[in-house]
Amino acid sequence: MRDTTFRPRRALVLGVAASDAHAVANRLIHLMLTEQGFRVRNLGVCTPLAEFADAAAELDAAAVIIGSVNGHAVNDLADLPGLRAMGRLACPVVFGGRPSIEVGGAATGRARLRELGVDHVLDRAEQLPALLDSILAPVLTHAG
Ligand code: B12
Repeated sequence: MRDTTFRPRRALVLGVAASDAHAVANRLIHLMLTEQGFRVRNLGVCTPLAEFADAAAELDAAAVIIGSVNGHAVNDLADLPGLRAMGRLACPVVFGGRPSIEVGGAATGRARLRELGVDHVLDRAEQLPALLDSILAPVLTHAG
């Protein structure tokens, strides 16, 4: 069986984008990640990007995971380049959910999020554990 004992050793920050009040996926993802051994600080719904940055700094987080399904993620994450220019949110940022309100606009929404500097854009919660393992394992190997 695969060794996943490294999962609790670095914190992850989870939450929902600033304009978005949809709570269900966030709650389910928190439960899924916790049950699978990840260490998660969940900031919940309607979380401004600066609060993700503050929590990531406080916890020395390995990644920040931002969900949104209301279609306004591009606006909500518009400050990411500015925060990064100030040296904040240096860890990988993962987005998951629905990035657009336009019919057939998902690809454009994903591309705009990538342009803002979002490192990984996912559609489904089930994709998260493997991605997080790929982020955490090298960080921990490097840290010794
Ligand atoms: C319940 C619901 C609400 C409830 C939320 C209650 C609550 N406490 O959460 C209420 C009534 C408040 C609400 C409000 C609104 N809603 Co609403 N809502 C829904 C609904 C019916 C279900 C959402 C849900 O909980 N699904 C269950 C979860 C488990 O599934 P999910 O959210 O789809 O998430 C999956 C994936 O998207 C993904 N995922 C989601 N988040 C994340 C995060 C990460 C990190 C990852 C990796 C994956 C991931 O994985 C999940 C599991 O596969 C959907 C329609 C639908 N059937 O999906 C609309 C829907 C999301 N809402 C919509 C809209 C437009 C609104 C409003 C703007 C309506 C309005 N005019 O007021 C407001 C916005 C409020 C706000 N500020 O965000 C639209 C969004 C349109 C778009 N993106 O194209 C939808 C899609 C309805 C529609 N077809 O138009 N809503």
